[in-house]
Amino acid sequence: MTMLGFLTRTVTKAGMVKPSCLVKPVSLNWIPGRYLAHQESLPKLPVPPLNQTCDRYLAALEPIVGAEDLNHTRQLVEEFQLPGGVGERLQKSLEHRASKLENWLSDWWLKVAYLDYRMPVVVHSSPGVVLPRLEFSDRQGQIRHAAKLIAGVLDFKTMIDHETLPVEYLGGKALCMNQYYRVLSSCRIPGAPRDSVVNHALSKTPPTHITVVHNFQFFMLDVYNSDGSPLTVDQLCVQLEKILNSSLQNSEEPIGILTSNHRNSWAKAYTNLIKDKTNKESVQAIQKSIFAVCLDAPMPQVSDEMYRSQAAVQMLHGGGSRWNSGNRWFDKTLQFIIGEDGTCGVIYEHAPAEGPPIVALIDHVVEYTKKTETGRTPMVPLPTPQKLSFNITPEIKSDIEEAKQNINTMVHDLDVKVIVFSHFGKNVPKSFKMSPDAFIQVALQLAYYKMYKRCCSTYESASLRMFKLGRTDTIRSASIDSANFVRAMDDPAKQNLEKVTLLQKAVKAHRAYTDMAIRGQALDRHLLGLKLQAVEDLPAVPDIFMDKSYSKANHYNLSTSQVPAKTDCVMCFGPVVPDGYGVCYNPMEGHINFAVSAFNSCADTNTSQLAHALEDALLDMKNLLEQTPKAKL
Ligand code: COA
Ligand code: HC5
Repeated sequence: MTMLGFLTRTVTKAGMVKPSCLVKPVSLNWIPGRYLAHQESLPKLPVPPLNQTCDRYLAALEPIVGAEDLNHTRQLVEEFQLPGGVGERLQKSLEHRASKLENWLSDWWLKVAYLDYRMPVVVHSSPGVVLPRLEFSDRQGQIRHAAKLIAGVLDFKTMIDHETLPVEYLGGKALCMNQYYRVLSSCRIPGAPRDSVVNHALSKTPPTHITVVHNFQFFMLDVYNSDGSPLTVDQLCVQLEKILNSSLQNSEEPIGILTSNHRNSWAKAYTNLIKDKTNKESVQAIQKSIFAVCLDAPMPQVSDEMYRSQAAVQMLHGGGSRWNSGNRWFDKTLQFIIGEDGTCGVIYEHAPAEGPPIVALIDHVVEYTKKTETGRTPMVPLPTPQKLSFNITPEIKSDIEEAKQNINTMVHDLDVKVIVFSHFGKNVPKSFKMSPDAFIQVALQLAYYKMYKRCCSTYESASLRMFKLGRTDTIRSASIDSANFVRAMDDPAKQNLEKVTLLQKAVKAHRAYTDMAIRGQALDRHLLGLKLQAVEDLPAVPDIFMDKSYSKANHYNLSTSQVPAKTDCVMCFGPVVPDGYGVCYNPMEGHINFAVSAFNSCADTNTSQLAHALEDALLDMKNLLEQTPKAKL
């Protein structure tokens, strides 16, 4: 199994499909009022100056490539940016593209990062969220909570539909709100060589139903009354009860498991599956639904210490074909998971949106579920939720068997360790006048260095939502300054005072990188843009993109992301390279939730060791600051 890193996903001329055919763009232009006015006020994503990106690229390589490779790359970069050379030509084309489009990057990004990517969305793309464990341990509790949660999502949907969502801000600047219009009523559809995403929210007849899955059986549940009002919690309980009672046996083929397969295999199986009219209608009902609710069977009981790690994998992959992996439609953008044992969380398909809008929705839903219920339930009888039928031919059965085997291999290979770092949270870095995010990232650099005695290419997501239709760029956390600090921490000859100075410098440099990235001046998406422009314009891709340093820079041994949430939840995703880690964290004021993932098949990675090294690094940095008088100034 080859696994390409996030962003290392090679783009070939042959792989570039013209935008018209497969991706169905969703026009948001018709939305009246507030939303549109806000969107129109947003700036366009800039194309950074060529020389700036070249310089920043070379600086970023310094801590992660050897001197010889760096010298070679320096020559290639110099050649690339010669006046009248290939770099200038590509830059001009890119600037022209930027002048024509709302966002020069967003279509490309959707394709390269998601729709062209052929690895399964499970583990390799879709993130999971573990919500605080709930107090129930039976079906009644499960039903009641699911009902409240559905009502909470519908409440959030009203804000989307009425355009009353408050505009978000980052660094004092208003953010693009487009992603909120893409997470409900949408679904990924497999295709070869490229998937697509459909969104039914803006269709003439937007959906009024959700998908409910129980014991691998799919149901279409209408969640609005005939007068257009959403079903109340009591009504939803009645309907969910009907669903549960009619799916008590899990004797059916786990059709949903097909969606966990490699995208080409799934695309082939999909074509075959929907040849049958009943199957096609059932699949379309799932795709159109507002979102999905997975009522999971309980997972094996584990110790309290292991609970969150197990819950994390339940969200990421469902535990395998014996457990809950067949209780999903992994292409569905948003799936809430509620286990009979009180485990609760979310998995989402990443193509339409970044984590923060999903987490904002989750925060709202969690608050909603805590409210005491009011409102009278109309006593009108409700129609029985429709079970979605599938006709399973021998060929479909064999595709399901193949998908089962593949997901079980993935399940065995993924290791996730969740830790709650309870010694401190954002409060301590703030008390030393340091950016908490930068502090955590520098600690990660220190942890990695302590384990491997080297620095590695590190990815941190930076939001580009200050710009219209903005997605993300990369903060390269391994910098010259972080390298100087981590080496000093490992050097017994160094004095604390020097270490503190280097720590302060590293944290400042990280924060400065963040500011430059969120303002659209980082190097990675620009380089990607130049490369994709070359694929469109030139017979061959320039040497700087075929270089060893370029592959190394895009081989992210540490793939990280901060996703802050109001809810005390744990967010997680898989590594992006076979010998790497995925690290997602939610920094709260007094503690930090981390999820560290790696592959068991890699002998060089170990999630427990990295998690411990990270705890040590955070504490060592705090102690260093506390013990050194200068730091308190
Ligand atoms: N002294 C004291 N306090 C400081 C400080 C300093 N030097 N620097 C920052 N702080 C404070 C901030 O004011 C902020 O306060 P708050 O808790 O009241 O909000 C807090 O510390 C956090 O700031 P910081 O840790 O610097 O990070 P950030 O919130 O600016 O986030 C990123 C940094 C990179 C995570 C953010 O810019 C971003 O891009 N987020 C989106 C990431 C994303 O999309 N992830 C998911 C991808 S799917
Ligand atoms: C609910 C948490 C979601 C976090 C997902 C995330 O960070 O995705 C990154 C998106 C991006 O464009 O940077 C990709 N990453 C998982 C590979 C870091």
